[in-house]
Amino acid sequence: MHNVLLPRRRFLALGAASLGGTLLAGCDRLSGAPDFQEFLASAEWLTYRIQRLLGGGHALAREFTASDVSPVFKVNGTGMPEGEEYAALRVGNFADWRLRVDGLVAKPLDLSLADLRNLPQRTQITRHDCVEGWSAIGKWQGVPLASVLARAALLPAARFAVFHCADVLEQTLDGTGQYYESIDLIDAFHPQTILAHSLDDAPLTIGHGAPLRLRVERQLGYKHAKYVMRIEITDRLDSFGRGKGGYWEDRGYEWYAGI
Ligand SMILES: Nc1nc2c(c(=O)[nH]1)N[C@H]1C(S)=C(S)[C@@H](COP(=O)(O)O)O[C@H]1N2
Ligand SMILES: [Mo]
Repeated sequence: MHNVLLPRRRFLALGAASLGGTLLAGCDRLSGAPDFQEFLASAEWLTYRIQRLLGGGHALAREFTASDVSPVFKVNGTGMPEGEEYAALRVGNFADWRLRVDGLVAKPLDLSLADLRNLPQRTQITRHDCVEGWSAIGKWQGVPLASVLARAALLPAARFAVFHCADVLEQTLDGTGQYYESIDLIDAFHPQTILAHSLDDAPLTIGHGAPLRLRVERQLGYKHAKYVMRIEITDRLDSFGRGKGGYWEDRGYEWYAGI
């Protein structure tokens, strides 16, 4: 049965249980874009649709209490970015660091840490889940990404926020070993999506991503970009890295890493 050209609205109205393989396979033909086909054929697409369309779009990740905070929060991936630029910023205690916000925005921004601390703040105690099989609960403080993006004034074509990081996790000749990540605007404007400058009431350590890292609480650990230097608003992801929307995505992980 390849009954695939269901009207889109009817298709979306189907419950998760009815989304069988036949439908998915057929649905591929709705788009000629190879990435889109791959995405639709994946289990990732199911998670994305379930969270986005079956009511979870605004759901909050669970928050915990102070007594739940893990005594030790593991450092994973890069623990210290290499390179003179980051070293100079670190030595100056990040006084000269600026977060650049540009791309499809009407007002590009350059924000210092003081600027970010003067914006509205949010504190949240959440559980970080890494695909490698460990979790930790931490208290994060920072600026809702929504307030930063509101100040930058997104242009109508905006679809994704791309986070450019200071660290190179893999040395490659073409530069695609630079860490980066991306999220859609639903997650970008979600109330628990923050640019965190503090963990457990102290400024971020270098290991945890100083001076600023993303928290995107409904997704897995690798989406939480550390050492964020620049946020670029874009309408497409295929022009970054190897085109899959993130460092680990370029190496086979899912782009929508819903928990
Ligand atoms: N820039 C950058 N961000 C990164 C990583 C990294 O190596 N570089 N590792 C990711 C992974 S896999 C995880 S689990 C978390 C780890 O964050 P932590 O070191 O604060 O525990 O950061 C994510 N963000
Ligand atoms: Mo991770």
